[in-house]
Amino acid sequence: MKKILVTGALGQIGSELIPKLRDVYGNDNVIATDIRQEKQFWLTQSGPHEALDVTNAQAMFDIAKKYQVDTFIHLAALLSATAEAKPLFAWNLNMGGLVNALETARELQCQFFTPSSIGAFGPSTPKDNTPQVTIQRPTTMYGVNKVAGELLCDYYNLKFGVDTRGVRLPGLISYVTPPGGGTTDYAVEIYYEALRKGQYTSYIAQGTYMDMMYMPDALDAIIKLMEADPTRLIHRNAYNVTAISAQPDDFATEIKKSLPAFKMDYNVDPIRQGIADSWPNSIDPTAAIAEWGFTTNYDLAKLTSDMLQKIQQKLR
Ligand code: AKB
Repeated sequence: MKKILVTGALGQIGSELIPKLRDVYGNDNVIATDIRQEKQFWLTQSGPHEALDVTNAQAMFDIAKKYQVDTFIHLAALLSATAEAKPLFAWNLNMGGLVNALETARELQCQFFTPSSIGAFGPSTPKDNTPQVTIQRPTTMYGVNKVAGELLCDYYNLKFGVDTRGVRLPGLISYVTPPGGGTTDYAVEIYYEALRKGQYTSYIAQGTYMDMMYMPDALDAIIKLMEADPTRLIHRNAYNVTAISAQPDDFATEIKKSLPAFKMDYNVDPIRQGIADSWPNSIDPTAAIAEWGFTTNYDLAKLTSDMLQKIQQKLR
């Protein structure tokens, strides 16, 4: 049985991954940490939880040691648009947090997971069916952090034998916790606005394709990769994973099947559009499928129908 420490517990992934991990491994075996101390969160936690600023290496080590964890899932990070607005802060938080987490994993001999992103690619990367191993010259601070992070994971695996594992996540779509500060956030907002107003103004231009995935598939992928046979894992930096390559109009077309009066227009945000333009249209998950059996259950039609149904229940 694993004993898992998770950072960024209140974020988009953490808020859904922690309950799922607790279902699988038991409430007491999953330690939730976050810098934010929202009362509601702490009251609703069904297992151990601690306040943690991931840039505080000693505090992180002390919590990991206190609970004798053997698995470290490091999620705390700024997303692409926020990182672009505050690049130095992003460097300090994203890289400082990651190196502290890797050091803790090294010292306590933990298995380690941290997500990379489609943001680890850049304008000179092949845009379609982007291979697992290819040119990675991102032009955003977030991308620089993700590439450096992938290299650090490789380094800690090669040099110190840390069991590092990671995935290059696409835009994640979920009705539970809003993403906040990402370039792909429109793919979540569109569902809320469709139900609230029957209308959505997209900040991403028509024809801009990016990879996307429904949260349940992302959670399954993380757990599957963490459970995978280590001898089969060739790539210790991060694996390409994706479910859908879509542009704003594809979401609108799918939503209209349930809400025929839905309308979408565009007011493009040059910053987020610039980031999106530098990312691939679609990435190739072949290595993840071959090395640890990555699969998905949700295509655009299935996730749209689930999102609309779940958000409708929430808005009631
Ligand atoms: C973002 O848009 O910043 C994230 C990502 C693709 O890494 N959702």
